[in-house]
Amino acid sequence: MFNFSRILHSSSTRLVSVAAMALLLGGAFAACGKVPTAGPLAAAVPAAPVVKLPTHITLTIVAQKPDSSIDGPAYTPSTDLTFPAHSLVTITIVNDDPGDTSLPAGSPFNIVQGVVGGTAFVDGVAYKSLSPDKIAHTFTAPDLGISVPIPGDAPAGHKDISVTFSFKTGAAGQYYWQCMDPCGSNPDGWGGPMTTVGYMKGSLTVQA
Ligand SMILES: [Cu+2]
Repeated sequence: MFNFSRILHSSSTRLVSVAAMALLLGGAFAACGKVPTAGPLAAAVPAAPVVKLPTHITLTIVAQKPDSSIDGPAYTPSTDLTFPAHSLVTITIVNDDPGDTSLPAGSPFNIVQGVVGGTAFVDGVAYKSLSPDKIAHTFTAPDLGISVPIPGDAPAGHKDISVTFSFKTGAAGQYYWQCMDPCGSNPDGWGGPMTTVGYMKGSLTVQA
């Protein structure tokens, strides 16, 4: 059976202790003449964290997006990119879908355009253009004047097809980007992933 008197006793003891503590604290504040105000306490509350947009992202091109009904390659993990305005942004693209798809005749997308120094780097080796038949994909944002061809082979003596380039974002705006190398389905290569957001194309948001 419960011992109610013990519970009552312990509760009342606790109440007395709390009251004594309050008196002691009150005395302490009174003794040093300090009365807690809202000011210092409010200042101690941390401000809501400012969400900082990334200025360096890594995208990986896979030959086949997992759990996908669409056959063909995709940029992962996401094709929706957001960068801060008026910032230097770096993108690293790891091409895990090696092999070349020739650009259509006369295509300008074998040339590195709109990035810092007009230069991209594959596994650390600088390049300003690629042979039109030595391209696997491109990263092209037409409205921003940015286009970088992604090689289908690592440079001689190098292991990875890891491409890096940087560009300066301007004012806030909503843009898109896409691959301009016909790596998709249909006889001409422009179908499937090439026309589907989440695969070879996506959004590029520049945020103030
Ligand atoms: Cu592509």
